[in-house]
Amino acid sequence: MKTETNHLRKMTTIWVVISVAVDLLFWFWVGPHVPPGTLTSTAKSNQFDFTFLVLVALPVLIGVWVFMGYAIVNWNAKRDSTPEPIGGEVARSNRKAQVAWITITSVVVLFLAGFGTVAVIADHGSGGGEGPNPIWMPAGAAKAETAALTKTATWSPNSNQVLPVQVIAQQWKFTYRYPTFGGFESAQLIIPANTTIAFNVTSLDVIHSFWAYQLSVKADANPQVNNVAFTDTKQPGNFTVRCSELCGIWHGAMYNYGKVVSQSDFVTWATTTEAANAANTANLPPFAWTYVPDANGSAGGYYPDGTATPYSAVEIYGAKQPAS
Ligand SMILES: [Cu+2]
Repeated sequence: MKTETNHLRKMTTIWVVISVAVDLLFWFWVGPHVPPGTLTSTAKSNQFDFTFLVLVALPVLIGVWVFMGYAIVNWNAKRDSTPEPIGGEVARSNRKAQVAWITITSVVVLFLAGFGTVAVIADHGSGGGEGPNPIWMPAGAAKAETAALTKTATWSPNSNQVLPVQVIAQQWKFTYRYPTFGGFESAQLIIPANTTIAFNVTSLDVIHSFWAYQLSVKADANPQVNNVAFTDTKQPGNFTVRCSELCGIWHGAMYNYGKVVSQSDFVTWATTTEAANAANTANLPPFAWTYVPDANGSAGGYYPDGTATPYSAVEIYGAKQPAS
């Protein structure tokens, strides 16, 4: 019994020393470089979550390795040694080991489940799509979105306003609409730094997924659905947008690049683009949270009755021909 305790003490000491050293190394040396970086609040908290999970996992891994190494060194069967290693009755079960095993693994798993749940809820939904009626909204978001629908809403820098940006997916590209800047549509995703962004994600045709990697935003893009995802941008920087849902033959080519720029640069870009695109914007369907994909340019959005489908060959949405 005495030696059993000593072995356990020795193994524990080795395990603690190595675990603390490796965890500290990982935290300070690798942690700051863990993707997806620190471009937004959601990216930052994702980076923390990944790092934290590794910090929990490393001691488990090291525990297994230390036990294995210790056993190989101390309890190996030497050639020609007597007596043979003990089996039978003594090796059959060990109540202490069983209780410790079940307790420790249960605590670790339950803790991780709690941690994961909090991480998903925190930071207004962690950059995930929350559907048309998001639960975890930043302050002022609901107001900004409702106002945006009236098309009279504006967004100004240093106002702490939420900036709504609509993401429209279609085979095989993303376009972006800015309802607070006259509803112009752009192939470029430019957003201001230090701002809460409300991405309103939808699709014209099949299911896609809007995945802005360095923003740590990922939201399904489904036809007839306005899927809302939030993030708070931090410093300026570049990011990549990819479609993350197999959506047809050119799915792999469905990506582009976006930019977080200073608030004043953003306003300059948005007002310039709004003016330059004015003639095109006039021919677009009015801003709405969803659209029907008809070639004639429909009145847009909100399906008038439950029987309408986006694939109907017949014009039933009150579409009008664009001015020729
Ligand atoms: Cu796609």
